[in-house]
Amino acid sequence: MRFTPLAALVSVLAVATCTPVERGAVAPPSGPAFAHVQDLDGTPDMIVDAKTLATSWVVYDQELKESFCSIEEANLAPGKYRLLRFTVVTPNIGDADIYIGDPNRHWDPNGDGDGSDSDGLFENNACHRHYHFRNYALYQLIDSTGKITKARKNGFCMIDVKPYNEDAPPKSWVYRACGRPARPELGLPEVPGNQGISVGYADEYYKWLGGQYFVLNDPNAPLIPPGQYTLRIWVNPPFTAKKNEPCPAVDPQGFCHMFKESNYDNNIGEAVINIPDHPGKKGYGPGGGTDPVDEIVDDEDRPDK
Ligand SMILES: [Ca+2]
Ligand SMILES: [Ca+2]
Repeated sequence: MRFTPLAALVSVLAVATCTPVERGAVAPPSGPAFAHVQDLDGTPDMIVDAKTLATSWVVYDQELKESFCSIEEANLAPGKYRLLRFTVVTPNIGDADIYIGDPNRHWDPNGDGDGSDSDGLFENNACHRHYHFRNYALYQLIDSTGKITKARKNGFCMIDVKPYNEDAPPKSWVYRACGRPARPELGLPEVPGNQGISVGYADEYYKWLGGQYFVLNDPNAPLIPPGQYTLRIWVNPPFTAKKNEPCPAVDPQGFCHMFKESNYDNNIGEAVINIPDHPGKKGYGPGGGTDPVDEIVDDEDRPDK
């Protein structure tokens, strides 16, 4: 099935994803951040791991607490909501790394603490005080008639979370530092980042991260009734640049993408899901069976379980 990028984009709610609880200082990554060999010879190619999507989704009634940045971003009052949560894995199956580098220098190239010279690749998130790569992925929930009932764009820290090369022994990761803006009010300097996704590695957004959900009973939006739906994830999705918005790469159809790929036609992963009448305490769906977990910060310590 083919979907027109324009139709998909029209319905997008531009909700920046964020992550949850501010933990103050970022713990250092578990190894050196610049340890391994970069491969920039060729072109990256991102896909969405549909198998992970199909086995991770879960519907919960979950308390969204005041401390969660994602409720501020979604304009929700704290309280209990029915959520569809899911894990997104985006492997690079191309023949070169996606190389982003230090978000501090994308957001503030001349290092004067003012983002007016930003290249537009990142947002400096006000709630978490860290960077989000813009337009990294588009999440959509589609009903049985084909109507897009929910959509959001998510932005992330892009790093090598786990190997994806199933037929060869995994090589070393290369990119594992999200970076962080300075916090002058706390006397904290900026933390340099090194973002990218190397060949044979995947970035992963586990379902407990902030923003890894749709609210099915959002009081500010139409109720999503029980039934069968398609969950569609689109990595590096096409978009039409607005005024002053960057367009780093253009596909053969003329749509913008945030980074160049050798193939833009394999960027969608889908799973069929069922929204139940009553999800139960431990959730309904293949990703259920446990109590819901409070949101987790999207940084280099993000969990993969
Ligand atoms: Ca691709
Ligand atoms: Ca500047």
